[in-house]
Amino acid sequence: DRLPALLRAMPKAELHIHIEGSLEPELIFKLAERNGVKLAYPSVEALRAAYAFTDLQSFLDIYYAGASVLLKEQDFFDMAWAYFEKAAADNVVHAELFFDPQTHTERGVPMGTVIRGLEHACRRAHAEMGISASLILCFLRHLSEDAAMATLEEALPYRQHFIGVGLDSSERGHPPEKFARVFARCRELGLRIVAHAGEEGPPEYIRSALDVLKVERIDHGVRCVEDPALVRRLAAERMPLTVCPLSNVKLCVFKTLADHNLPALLKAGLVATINSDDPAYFGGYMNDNFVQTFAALPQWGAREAWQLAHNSFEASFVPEAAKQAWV
Ligand code: ES4
Ligand code: ZN
Repeated sequence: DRLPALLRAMPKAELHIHIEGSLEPELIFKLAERNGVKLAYPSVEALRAAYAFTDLQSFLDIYYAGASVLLKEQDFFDMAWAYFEKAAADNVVHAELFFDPQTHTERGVPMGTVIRGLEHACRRAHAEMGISASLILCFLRHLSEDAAMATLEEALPYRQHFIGVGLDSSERGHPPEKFARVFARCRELGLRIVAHAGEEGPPEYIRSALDVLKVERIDHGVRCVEDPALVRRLAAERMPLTVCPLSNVKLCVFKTLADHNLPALLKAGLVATINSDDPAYFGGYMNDNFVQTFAALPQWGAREAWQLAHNSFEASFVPEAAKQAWV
């Protein structure tokens, strides 16, 4: 069977990766030692053993604890560089990286330290690996809209270093409309707009991400299938969904990969893509997501592989002229 080889070799874009979610336990321990940060786990093995999640919140608690070792510009560079090495090995030729500045600025890390470290890694990945990479600043939805607005203001001196904004963290109880004003300001600034919606939250959150935030992509969005009129709208508008199969299984959104609704999403004509989300926590990077998903779906073959790769470029924020060279 040559399908896994095709999946690994094909050029692809990754559009849903939280760079803090690429922090492997080995690097967490190395940075903890380098920075004199105390960890709640005695070893790499003990930390990895704690990666048994029941829902989004049980994951987020450990994910924010892991990020506490990031203090210096070099730490952010090292984290992103390790991701780019994995991405290059998976034939990812374009990546749009989410980062969570509030996770760091709340601990006293300056905004400039975060953005400069990540931006340096993106620039070097392009120069040395030929990967085009950009940053998307995410607001933490469990915090207030005022906190998001203050974060945006703090980031404006680095405006040229990020292409857009997103919305992540605990979804339930924090609907998109909570952030209506800050996203309106982001649109005025010419930023690209995305939001997590319909991962754990209801289809109504996907609708308000579209209508209130005016997003250009939906991150996850898998619960759209509960609302057939919404599915028709997403297809008609060619609104991309950045789907993360291994993440969905680890966070118990679907029981197994064979139960995932990706086949229904593609059949409905949606611009669905495959992404890794938080690869250090969910058991794999891009090619692991592709190979394991296709292994669980015997009805899928080369046609679906090509469709998903094509969708990833269509859904990307690369300038239209450069996109034509890919699609
Ligand atoms: C996340 Cl899987 C997921 N969902 C929402 N927010 C997140 N932040 C990092 N991973
Ligand atoms: Zn995510």
